[in-house]
Amino acid sequence: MASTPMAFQTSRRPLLVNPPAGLSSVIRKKLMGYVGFANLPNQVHRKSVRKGFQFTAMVVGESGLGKSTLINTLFNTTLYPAKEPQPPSAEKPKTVAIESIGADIEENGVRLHLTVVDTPGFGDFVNNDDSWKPIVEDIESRFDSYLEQENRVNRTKVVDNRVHACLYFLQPTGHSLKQIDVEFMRRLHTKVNLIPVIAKADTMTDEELAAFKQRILSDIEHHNIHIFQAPTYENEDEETIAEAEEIASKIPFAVVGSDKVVNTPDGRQVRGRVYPWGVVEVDNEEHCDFVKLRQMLVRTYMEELREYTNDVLYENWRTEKLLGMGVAQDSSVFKEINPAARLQEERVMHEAKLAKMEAEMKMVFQQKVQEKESKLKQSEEELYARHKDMKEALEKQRLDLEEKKRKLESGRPITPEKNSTRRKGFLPALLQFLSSGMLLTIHLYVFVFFSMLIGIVLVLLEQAPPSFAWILSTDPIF
Ligand SMILES: Nc1nc2c(ncn2[C@@H]2O[C@H](COP(=O)(O)OP(=O)(O)O)[C@@H](O)[C@H]2O)c(=O)[nH]1
Ligand SMILES: [Mg+2]
Repeated sequence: MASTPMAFQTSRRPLLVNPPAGLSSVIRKKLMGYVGFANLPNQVHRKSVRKGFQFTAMVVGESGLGKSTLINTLFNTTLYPAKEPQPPSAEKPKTVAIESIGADIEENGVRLHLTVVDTPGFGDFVNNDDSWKPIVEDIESRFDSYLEQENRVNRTKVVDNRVHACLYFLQPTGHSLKQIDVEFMRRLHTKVNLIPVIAKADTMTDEELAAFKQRILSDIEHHNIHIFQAPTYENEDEETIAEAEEIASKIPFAVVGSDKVVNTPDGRQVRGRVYPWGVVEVDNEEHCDFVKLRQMLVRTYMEELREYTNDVLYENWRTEKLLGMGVAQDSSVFKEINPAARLQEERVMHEAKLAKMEAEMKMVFQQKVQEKESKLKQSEEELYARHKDMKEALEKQRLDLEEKKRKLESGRPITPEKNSTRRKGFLPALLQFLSSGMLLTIHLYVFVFFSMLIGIVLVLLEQAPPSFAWILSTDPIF
């Protein structure tokens, strides 16, 4: 950058720029000649070019949505070669895999080390409830590794593997976001720069696309999902602001991917897809938002994506992680100590402590009261149950008695009693015995009498004439 030498002059009136309280005032001075620090951006530029750039992008979406094709199209290189078709018997993976590919690419002497993290298997299973989990774990493990490197004694070789942008591929359904899309974006939006894209946009008409984009944006807003927005700064020129607005207006980007060069009907050679009814040109802004996506991801906002990842996403995660590990920051180290303020602070702290103690005591008291209450309630229930049992038993007894009474009154025996003779007493038993003895004696007499009678008859028959013999014969007489 050329600088015009000027006469060196110091202005008489120093300009005070609203000094913040507690800081010494900043004096603005006009330069009257060439110093050279206007060349600082060039120094940074040269250094960056020498060092090269590093960028990590992640692609997530169901298989077949054109992720690999789009990456090849974006970086104009065959990072992903054409897939070999698998036989139907080939075993299908059962979990989401995380595969990263690195490549060094160069454009006009500027080197970029690009890493693409692919997530094959996402959304491809019968149950996709936890598809987001391995991806969150991968992003966090990259943060972990960076944190570990930051805490090393020697930090000369820090490798930044953090994911700077995540392209989330939406199926061109024309409906609203699916549950898996919402779940993924909700889980990831605080950990990575989310860039939603509508895959295979050539399968939708202009009107369908416009309506689909509207639905997606309202769903995203409804679920409070934060997607990456191109930042705008004060004092930016109109051109930059217009560019940012145009990029923002295309989100979610409707993309078409193709790494093949095809011939258009008017004889041009373009990257695109040929159909019987025409050619879809990838780099034609009339046909899809691919150019705007590339502008956001690479040409205009790659550095913003890296910065946002480092300054906001990683920083928030790091703070949370360290606080979770019990590391606290002693804020008093970083401020000047004012005795009055200190006293006030201590008083506030003391009051807070008292309030905390009071709250704790209140809580313990409430807990005890609750315990007592529940015990009382329990014994009340027990008493009630016992009372009920007794009442039932008494009722049963009453019913039995009433039944007996009724039977007695109707003259029937209450119950047929067994062995009732046992309860008759001695005299009746004796009487019965005697009566039974008498009966036996009578039987005996009758028996003896008849025996004698038969004996006499037999004796008479032996002496009787044979005409009586028929009585002893067995022959029938009739
Ligand atoms: N219609 C259409 N097909 C595409 C597009 N991008 C890729 N494809 C095709 O979709 C199929 C799967 O693409 P691939 O990149 O392997 O998908 P991935 O599984 O998501 O990586 C291939 O046949 C591609 O040619 C696109 O933008 N539109
Ligand atoms: Mg793929």
